[in-house]
Formats: sequence, structure tokens, C-alpha cells
Amino acid sequence: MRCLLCLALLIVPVAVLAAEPPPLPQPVREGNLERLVLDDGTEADAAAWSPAECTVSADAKHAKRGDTALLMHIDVDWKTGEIKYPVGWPRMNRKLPAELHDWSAWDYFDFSVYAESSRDSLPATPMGLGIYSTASKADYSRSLPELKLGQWVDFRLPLSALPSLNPRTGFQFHIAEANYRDGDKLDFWIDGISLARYVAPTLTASNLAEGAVFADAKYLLLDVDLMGVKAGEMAEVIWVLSKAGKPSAQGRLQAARGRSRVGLTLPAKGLAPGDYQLALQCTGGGPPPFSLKVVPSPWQEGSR
Ligand SMILES: [Ca+2]
Repeated sequence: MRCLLCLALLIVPVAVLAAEPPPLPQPVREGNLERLVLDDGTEADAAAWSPAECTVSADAKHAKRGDTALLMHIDVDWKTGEIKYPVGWPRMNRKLPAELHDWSAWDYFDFSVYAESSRDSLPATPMGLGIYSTASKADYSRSLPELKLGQWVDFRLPLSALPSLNPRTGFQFHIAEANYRDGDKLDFWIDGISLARYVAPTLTASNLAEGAVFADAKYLLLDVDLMGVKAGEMAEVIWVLSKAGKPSAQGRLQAARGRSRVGLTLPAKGLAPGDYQLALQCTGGGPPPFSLKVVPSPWQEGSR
């Protein structure tokens, strides 16, 4: 029977009635990453979801991890469904057990989706994801415009970019039927819903905080993204600034988890104008070195 409640249900997880809850996952190591798979698309996982205006099953046609993935099947129907909203919101919710509510020690929320349809292409907003922070509220949602028919699309959401919403109690996938045509058939395979973190301090990105680097600069300001560090702890970053393959300046600094702005102390005598390469490393790795240009200072003799 179709649900009779309205849009409010979009953001209210339905009680999980599965007889046998899936076993609690254990972290697994994948190279420099540790992963906690919250949903692997098994029979027990599929039974833990609460679907409305759609069906969910464990299916072997497409799987990203293991033998099966969740299959969310939707027959878009503009004539039936909730009385007030026949053009509705097919959706499925999964509520996590209390042991999995604390995501604070993890860096990323990962999942993959494979789409098939009776349509030739997907609409601009084919699907949405919601993450719950309390039993009654989804305070993070994101559309998934990256989805493509006939291929796996991998998603990686940095948890540092989400609003503060610990504890996190579950998640939802949904579509808006208004984005589709009446009668469209949709199949979404979803797999590897997981939390991931680096096992050692790893710089995932670094960018110049300011556009120009002047030859008489005392500091080089950078925005860095650091993963694999516990909250409240610092990790050492080693940096080398090279010109034509020869180090011009180098040093070490301490950075905290997440995005932060750091200052690299440059030589007191200044830098010769020209093209440089900056490399940054932590024990777990760093981003590729990047190029920067040092330009004559407007305050140096001869440049005015
Ligand atoms: Ca799987």
C-alpha cells in the first residue's frame, strides 16, 4: 500500500522492521585508506531499508563490491501514490544502529551508483541523497547530478565539508517524480556506502592563498587539506620550494586535521623572480608538486 503521508515523510526515516539486522561492519584496510562499509548491498542490507513508492533488493546484475548491490527500482507514476502528491518522491531510508552513529573519526562518506532507465538520458537532477543527524531531521542533502546511465559513478564526500551533524543516524536516497516523465522506469544500483579515512597523515590538496608571490615575501601562505589526523592533533608537513630542480627553501610545519591556512617561512634574503615548484609531504603522502611564479616586488629597487 502506498504511504498516505505527505512530503514530511521525505525527511522522516521510517522504523526499520527487518527481522535480522545486518552484522556490525568492521574496518577493512585498502592501501592508505581504512574503510567501514555501512552497506554492501547484501540481502541483510537490503532488508534494513524502508522503501516508499519504490522497491529495494540485493541484486547481482551490477556490483561495485562483492557479488551484489542494492537495487532501487522505481516505476514513475504521476497518477497514484500519496493522495495530495501523486507526483511524488520515491525514496528509501536506512537507519543506522547506535554503534554506527559517531562518524567524527572518519574523513569521507563514499558510495557508488549505477543507473539504467527506459529513458535515453537522465534529467539534470536524477537523484538526491540525505544524511540524518537526528531521528527526525535530515540536515544534509545533496543532489547527484553526476549520475550517468550505464556506468558506475563513485562519490566521495569529505565529512569536514558537511554541517556539524554528529551523531549521524542514517541516510536516504530519493527522486522527485516531477523531474521524470510519467511511466519512466528507473533502476539504481547502489553499493559500497562507507566511511573512509587515511591511516597516516596525508595532505590531499594544497593551494596558494594569494595570487602573486613577491620576491621579497617573508611567508608563503597556503591552504592545505590534511586527512588521517585525529581531531585535536597535529601532523608534520615537510615542504621544499625548488627552482630548476634545486631547492631554494625548505622547512617543516605543523598542521591540523581538515582545511587550514599555513605559512611557509621564506629566506630572509628573498627569492629570485622566476618559476618554482612546491612539494609538500606528510608521512602518508601528499599532493603532486605544483608550479608557482615569483614576481619582482613592487617595492624592490628598480621595479618601480
Ligand atoms: Ca556489494
